[in-house]
Amino acid sequence: MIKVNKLFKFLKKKGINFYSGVPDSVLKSTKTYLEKRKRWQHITAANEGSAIATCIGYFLSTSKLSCAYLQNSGLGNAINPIISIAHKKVYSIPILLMIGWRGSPGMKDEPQHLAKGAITIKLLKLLNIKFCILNNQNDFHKLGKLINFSKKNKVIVACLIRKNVLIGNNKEKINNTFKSDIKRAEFIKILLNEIGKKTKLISTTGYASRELYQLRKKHNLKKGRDFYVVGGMGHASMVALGSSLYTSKQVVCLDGDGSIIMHMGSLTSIGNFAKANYKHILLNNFSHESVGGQKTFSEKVDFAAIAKATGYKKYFYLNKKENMKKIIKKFFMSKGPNFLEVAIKTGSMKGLLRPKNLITVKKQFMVK
Ligand SMILES: Cc1ncc(C[n+]2csc(CCOP(=O)(O)OP(=O)(O)O)c2C)c(N)n1
Repeated sequence: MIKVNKLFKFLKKKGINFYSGVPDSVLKSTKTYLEKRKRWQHITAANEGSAIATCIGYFLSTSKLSCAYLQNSGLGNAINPIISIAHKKVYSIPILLMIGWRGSPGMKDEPQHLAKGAITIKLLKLLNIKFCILNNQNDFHKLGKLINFSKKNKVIVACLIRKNVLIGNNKEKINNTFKSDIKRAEFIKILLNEIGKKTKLISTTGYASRELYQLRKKHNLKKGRDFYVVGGMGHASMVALGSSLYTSKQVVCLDGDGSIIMHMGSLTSIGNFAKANYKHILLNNFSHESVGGQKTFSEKVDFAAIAKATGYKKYFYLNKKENMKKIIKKFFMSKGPNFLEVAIKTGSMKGLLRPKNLITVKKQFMVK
């Protein structure tokens, strides 16, 4: 095990004082440390590619090494700027990648993490990125050597961290100042009563999908068909777009603030190309709650203005339980593509399950 403050102290000693990344459950104990950094020392990035880009920019102004942190699933997002900008044969820019290694061999995990976990090392090798695995503080000397190598040769290096290795204070309360009395699960339950029998629901990564799955099981709610975007965070809205263009059914995307921000450009495509059956719901809790409650800064985003500017027909807002049914009805009656922002309190159901039998889920979703 590694104490998170020891790791950051070590990195500081090695001259690293700038971080950019997307949070991950494996790295959640870094939250307190990172969120206390000054604005110019820690940038929460929309996606992992943007985290790499920020570190590249930092190097251009400081000539210093910085750290991009990410979950291994986000390595896919990061590969483009890693190869096309930072690569030794392009601009040769040094960065340390701190990678939360979900699905590492031998660990129990979800299918999407097992798939990525099994090829993470192969990917790093293919990318020619030298790496070490951090299991305990004795491994810091390996990390130190890698950092020296990165600085000297102006290349990207990486450290991999498995589940439950980093320990620190992550019990800090999520500071949710939203004026809302609705919990995610309360909204989803009402939604499942209000949708049509054949409505298609496409839900984002993390608690939204898990609660949707669990609520159906717990209350035997049968209306609609679900597709859980268990991995590929940020892509639920475009999966919904592709699906909505070729069905006459209503298609509902159940999105999160971290997810929508991750690939916010998708809203332009939806505003332009979606038909009347496209229904976009944002469950906004200002945080990446599923992986530890790190801030998304979505409280500063005017989604009403964005929806309008990207071509959605109508925007609705909900933050009171008593209005849930009324607003959901209005939302479904109005022509899409339309957008419903639901301010939610943080807090999720107890003993959350994870969607299982994904191939069956897909087949049931595809039934006409
Ligand atoms: C590409 C990628 N990066 C990071 C993650 C880790 N991750 C899973 S859920 C999640 C947070 C999602 O936040 P949001 O959409 O706001 O939903 P909430 O967790 O608040 O319900 C993150 C960062 C991931 N699964 N995939």
